[in-house]
Amino acid sequence: MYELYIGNKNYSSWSLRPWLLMAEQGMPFEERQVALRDGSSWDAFRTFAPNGKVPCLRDGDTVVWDSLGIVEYLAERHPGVWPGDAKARAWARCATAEMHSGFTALRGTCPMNCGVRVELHGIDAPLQRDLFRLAELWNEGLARFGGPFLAGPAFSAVDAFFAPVAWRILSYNLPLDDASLAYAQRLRELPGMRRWYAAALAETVRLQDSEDTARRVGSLREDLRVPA
Ligand SMILES: N[C@@H](CCC(=O)N[C@@H](CS)C(=O)NCC(=O)O)C(=O)O
Repeated sequence: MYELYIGNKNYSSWSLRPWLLMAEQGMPFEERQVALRDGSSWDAFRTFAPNGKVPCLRDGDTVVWDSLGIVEYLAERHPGVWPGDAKARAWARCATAEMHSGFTALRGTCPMNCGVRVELHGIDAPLQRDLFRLAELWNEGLARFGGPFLAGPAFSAVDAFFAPVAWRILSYNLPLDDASLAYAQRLRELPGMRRWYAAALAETVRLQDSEDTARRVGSLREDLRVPA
């Protein structure tokens, strides 16, 4: 049985990616949730992950870290992690890699914080560029491969990689075109996303950095989480 180490569901966007992939594709795993803390979680996380971060997958004595490393490990063992069609697969891998290494303005300005609703003070040029690129990429995938998922009819790793963006769009009311907003809504309606969200709202841990960012970049309109 796989063991998947993940962080707080309200905040840990990197954890959501492999968790959702495994949940949606019915891979059996035991969830090991560990709390992210303000400052560094290095000492605590080094007990199970060599890079001191979540997510981390353990399969017997094999340790697999980094969300993309985990996805590739699973792809060698389970069909359907990547699309079957070679053109769709190439596109899905590129889009996944772009998410893994890019969209830094979107990630920095709008960190995943599932339970809050924030009205941004404004959208600066770097964030504008990331939103433009996001919409371009999503529209391209949906049009080229026919939807309803990014690389075709089935949910695959590329959708899992963009799942945290679906929560960011909701939390920060990000302006996007109708097709992109509808895709984000589709992601949020997946059974795994609903389960993740319910658990996120029930968490009482607050990470000061993320909470401060939410209040710095905009006005906090609502906090749907149980009280801390
Ligand atoms: N590139 C890594 C990023 C992992 C990452 O930054 N995880 C965060 C939580 S979302 C973490 O463990 N932070 C703990 C720390 O930096 O102390 C991946 O894709 O898995």
